[in-house]
Amino acid sequence: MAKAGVQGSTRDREITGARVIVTCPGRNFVTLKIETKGGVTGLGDATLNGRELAVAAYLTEHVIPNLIGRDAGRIEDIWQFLYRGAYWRRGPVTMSAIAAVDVALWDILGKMAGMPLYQLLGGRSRDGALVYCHANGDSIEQASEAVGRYIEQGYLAVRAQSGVPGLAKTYGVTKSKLAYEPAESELPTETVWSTPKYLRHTPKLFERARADHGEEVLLLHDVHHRLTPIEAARLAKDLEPYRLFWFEDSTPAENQDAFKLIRQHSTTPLAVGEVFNSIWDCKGLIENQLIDYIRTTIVHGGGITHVRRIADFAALYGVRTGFHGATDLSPVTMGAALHFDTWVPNFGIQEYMHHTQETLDVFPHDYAFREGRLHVGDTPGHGVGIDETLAAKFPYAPKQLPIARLEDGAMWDW
Ligand code: CS2
Ligand code: MG
Repeated sequence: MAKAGVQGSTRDREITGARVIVTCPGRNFVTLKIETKGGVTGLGDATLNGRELAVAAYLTEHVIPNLIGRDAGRIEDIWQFLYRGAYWRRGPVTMSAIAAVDVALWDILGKMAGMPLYQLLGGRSRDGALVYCHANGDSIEQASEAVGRYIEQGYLAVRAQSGVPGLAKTYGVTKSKLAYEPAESELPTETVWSTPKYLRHTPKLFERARADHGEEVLLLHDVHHRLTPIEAARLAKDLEPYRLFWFEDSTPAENQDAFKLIRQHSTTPLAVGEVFNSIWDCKGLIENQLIDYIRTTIVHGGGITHVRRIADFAALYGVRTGFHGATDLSPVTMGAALHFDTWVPNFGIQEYMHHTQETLDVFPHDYAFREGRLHVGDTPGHGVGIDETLAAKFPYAPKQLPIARLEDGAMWDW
């Protein structure tokens, strides 16, 4: 006799198997597939750029043996078991592994209930999720031209990054026609960073972008953890005339109080959190109104179950979501994040770098871009699948993220 609640009998919901699929269609992805006795399966993303096999091993060795026989409908209890039961709490590897299980279970729940994930969360708050894409160029002129191309494609929000004169390589600038993929070699490539050169140059990028494209387009910029708090305050103030939608990762955020200094000097909106993995990383930033957007997303923030707590806490303080959505997060995360974006009342914006076609072929999905927004479909669950036969054709390729050193050779933040 099926118990009231989740459709499908308790027997059908019993987890009978789970496995990790590592594939590299242009870049590495780690996917968890959970199987149930009733035949319904669910997918979760476990990709952690440059540390993929750490999460794959955590899942295979320490998580999957604990899942077999459990009720896939007990999503919260399994989350609590994996979090509290780990003893060694938090951290990107643990929380990415927990996230993969959590998203796969929400996917199964949706399929069993015959509902898209946004409906399980509480229904639509919006038709489509405003997205921003990545424009970049070696020079300010090239970067501004790239902004223009995206505006012509219907984007309402564009992140702009440009090369910095005197620096051979700059974060976010790609020479290829594909999206910027920083994890390019088996061991980290070394890049050289100069804050003075960057601080002198960046206001000119946005002066040019506003001159070329006007005031309406939403412009974003990612500092990528490179500045000290007072340097971040200075650049945020210098950028005020160009009215950015957000100024991201302006200073390393382990020291949440550092953002008080930035806030004292500027009204440029601040975004942070793609490297966070729990509410404790951002609690102070949110409750002290030190940021405007929280970027911690589904795959690295412990899944839907935990990120929902972060979003609800942020809502109390007028802080909005701005999920990380780089190409090193798989379409499974994009799908789950978009359902979350469709529901969450304090939505801000969704990052949308473009996966390669071979990636999209491995991960069939039902979300689609229209008029500056991404729209999820009504497929039960998160709407993203995996073609395992195709995935098997792309073996894992060890890759790590770059590092940065200052011009005097000292290690810095990449
Ligand atoms: C970046 C990311 O998209 C962003 O905001 O910070 O591209 C980041 O560099 C990568 O996700 C690192 O793997
Ligand atoms: Mg970023």
